[in-house]
Amino acid sequence: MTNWLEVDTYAKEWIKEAGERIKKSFSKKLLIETKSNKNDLVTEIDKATEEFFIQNINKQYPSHRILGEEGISSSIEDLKGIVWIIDPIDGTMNFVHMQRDFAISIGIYEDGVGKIGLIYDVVADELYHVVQGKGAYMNDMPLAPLKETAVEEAIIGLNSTWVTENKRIDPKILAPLARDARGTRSFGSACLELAYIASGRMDAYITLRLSPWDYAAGKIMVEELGGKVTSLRNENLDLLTQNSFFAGKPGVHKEIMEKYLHNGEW
Ligand code: 2AM
Ligand code: CA
Ligand code: CA
Ligand code: CA
Repeated sequence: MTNWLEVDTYAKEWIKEAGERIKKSFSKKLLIETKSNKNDLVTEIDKATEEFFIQNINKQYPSHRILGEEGISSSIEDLKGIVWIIDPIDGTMNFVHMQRDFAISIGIYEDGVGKIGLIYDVVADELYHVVQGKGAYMNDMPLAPLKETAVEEAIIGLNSTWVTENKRIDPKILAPLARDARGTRSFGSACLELAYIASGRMDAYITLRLSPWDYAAGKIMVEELGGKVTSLRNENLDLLTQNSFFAGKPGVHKEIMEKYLHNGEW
């Protein structure tokens, strides 16, 4: 039997230490590279942070497997056993340009079921944390179950990319939602947008392109509090591939799925 309390204690300790290391890096000159395109950034701190988690996990839990954005650990093809899904820095562009509004995200799954989620906003020193079935917290403050919200009173995380000409969705589909909602925001860190839904600051988050490490922790957190997480086609998410992504409080997810996304038939 897995001692989840112990796993949780280690994960918290490591994420805090990783945060300290990242903060120390602010005083040094960053080595910045690009990946798939000129705006897809990675720094040596992203890689060093992932490496830090891999070393600690391998030493403490040699049977656990790891899926990390920077792919330093060997890749995985299924979710059998215990898998740590890690984004060492979510919001690398914010990290590079703004030195804020980025976070470390860790989701721990057993046979595909989310058990523990941690999202650490390093600069704000806010640790969002969930243990499945035991509630979610921001630092030591318990997070309340999510309340039903209507679109007209909702703040929706939505990047302007998806309401202008793009490869993945007709801008006419989401533009009416941007118009009807109380407001839209784009924070540039997917895991933080999910932490903001969990803590009630935002009502929904929509994007056409997300990888498992972006949402592995946030999905557990939002679902624990009664929110809903699907693709934009109303499917369950596959934690091994890229997906479109839609998380929301209970009422607002239903309203958007029916009225704007036509139950996924768009
Ligand atoms: P990242 O900073 O870890 O790469 C930015 O809108 C959000 O989308 C961030 O959470 C970012 O994660 C994520 N993202 C996912 N795929 C991306 C890509 N191909 N290029 C840039 N950001 C991406
Ligand atoms: Ca990235
Ligand atoms: Ca990310
Ligand atoms: Ca990242």
